Amino acid sequence: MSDREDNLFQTPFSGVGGFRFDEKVAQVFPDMIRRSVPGYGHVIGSSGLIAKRYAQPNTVIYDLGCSLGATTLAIANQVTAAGCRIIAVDNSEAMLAQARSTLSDRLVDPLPIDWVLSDIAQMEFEPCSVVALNFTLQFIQQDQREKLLSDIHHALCPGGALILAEKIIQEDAQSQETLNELHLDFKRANGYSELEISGKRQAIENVLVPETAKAHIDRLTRVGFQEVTEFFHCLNFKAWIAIA
Ligand code: GEK
Repeated sequence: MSDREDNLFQTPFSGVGGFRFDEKVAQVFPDMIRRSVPGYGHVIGSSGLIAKRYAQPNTVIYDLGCSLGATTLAIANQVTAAGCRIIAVDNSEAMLAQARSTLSDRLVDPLPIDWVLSDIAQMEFEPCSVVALNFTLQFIQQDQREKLLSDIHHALCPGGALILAEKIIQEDAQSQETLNELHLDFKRANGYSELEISGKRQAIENVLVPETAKAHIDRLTRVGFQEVTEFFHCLNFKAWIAIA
């Protein structure tokens, strides 16, 4: 996987076009996400362990918004249930091309992986036992999120698991301010300058739209998930397992 440093916002953001998951982003993505998302590695590692526990023999496992395939890799290296297949989906050609070309030699005992270029909000899902939706629902139009989660719930077999990781906002403005400042400190501590931080913020505004933890939990319950359990929280990032 690429180990190039993320320097995309070292020159002032032009304001044109907003943030896109293009080839430039794909080239620096591992560095970008590690320096921007506290606990990213922990969520990815846990996704492998959760998939190992919930994968049912001869079923599909989805990684939706797979980017360069970090979650796909963690799942492929953990799942032992017989006859499973991973379908890794992203709507960025640049991300998928790089994932395909770099991941094959990093798989220890590979499960078959289908790399699919698609908008996850428009997909028809096959019956499945595990779905990973790591840091991706936040990029889906808000009015399409409930249908997507309902479609996932319908596709999951009884006892199947959705892994959902998201950036969140706080209900209380003061708490939001506190966690936002700490997140900026996290980025500064990882070497991002004020120029880079503000350029990225401008580019991603209206592209990444976070919601409160309550909005996520209420929606998961509404579409039919039986159990929703938080397994990760650091600053303004959370992750849950939702059991169908
Ligand atoms: C990881 N899960 O490494 N359909 C399909 N893909 C989409 C869509 C869509 N409608 N919208 C955005 N994406 C990964 C990290 S990154 C998170 C996920 C981040 C894709 C987009 O192209 C990108 O690859 C991914 O979702 C989000 O655990 O950049 O903060």
